Amino acid sequence: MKISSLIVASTLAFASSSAFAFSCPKHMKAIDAALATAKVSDAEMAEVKKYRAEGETFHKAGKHQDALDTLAKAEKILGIKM
Ligand SMILES: [Cu+2]
Repeated sequence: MKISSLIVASTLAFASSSAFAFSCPKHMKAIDAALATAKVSDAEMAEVKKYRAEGETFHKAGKHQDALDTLAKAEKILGIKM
């Protein structure tokens, strides 16, 4: 009983954290895809690339909410609606 509830708890914790972590790469992919065809100014392009890189850094550091917030800024410039 004790062991099985421990397994359930750790499985739930893993499932929720990995689902959360996984949305960052999804956003990065969408940004990369949009960058290929984006009609934005050079300044906007530089900004998007900066946010995209920052987002990836946050993601790798485990700061997924910061990553999503930063990636959202890039998506706003590109006009991506997620
Ligand atoms: Cu993440």
